[in-house]
Amino acid sequence: MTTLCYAKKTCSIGIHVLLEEIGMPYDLRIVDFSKGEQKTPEYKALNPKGKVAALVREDGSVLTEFAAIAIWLAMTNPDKKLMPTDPEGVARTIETMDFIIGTVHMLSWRLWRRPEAYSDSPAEHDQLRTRGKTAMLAALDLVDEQLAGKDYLMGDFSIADTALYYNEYWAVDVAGWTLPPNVQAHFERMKARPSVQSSRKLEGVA
Ligand SMILES: N[C@@H](CCC(=O)N[C@@H](CS)C(=O)NCC(=O)O)C(=O)O
Repeated sequence: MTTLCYAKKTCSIGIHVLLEEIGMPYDLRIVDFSKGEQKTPEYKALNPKGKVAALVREDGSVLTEFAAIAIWLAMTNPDKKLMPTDPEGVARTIETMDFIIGTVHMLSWRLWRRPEAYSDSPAEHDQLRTRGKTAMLAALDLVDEQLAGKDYLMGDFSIADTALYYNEYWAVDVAGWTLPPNVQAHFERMKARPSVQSSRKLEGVA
């Protein structure tokens, strides 16, 4: 069966939401970061990057990187209409996800969440965290503009919304920040979806 290697409070929650949206049978393999399980030889044999999300598919092959997993799930479940299929729509979906994963998550959130990855000097960590927060909220302001007049990033619900959701979850439920208005409305819309409710139950948040 398809298995999602998952860790709490990580980007893998977005893939969990997608699997719930699809409604396909899947297993969850919890990778406990508090025990460093992502760096064990056993896990690295499965994903040498030592990261989640990783999707172990029916044939045993492993797919990593959020965007790749999301696009593969959307394309292999076309009836679920999880992304546009016209060239412009495909390109815009990838453009949006690349910005959310590359800039909102990797360049901004990670700086706030993991300042020790950028400086060995604890004295610098507060400044790095401040930079990360400022960068993330500035990036979300651009997402806010993209959401103006729309319920979802691509118009209809798509894989890009699940990428945005995990960042919203981090900003609000983990960090306690205030989102820009359209992003906040999107977050509320996401929380009304049964797939996100399953994810929030697993995360232990209301
Ligand atoms: N670019 C990767 C990012 C994956 C990533 O950074 N995952 C984090 C959790 S959000 C992780 O597994 N970190 C492992 C660690 O911090 O040791 C993707 O899109 O999937």
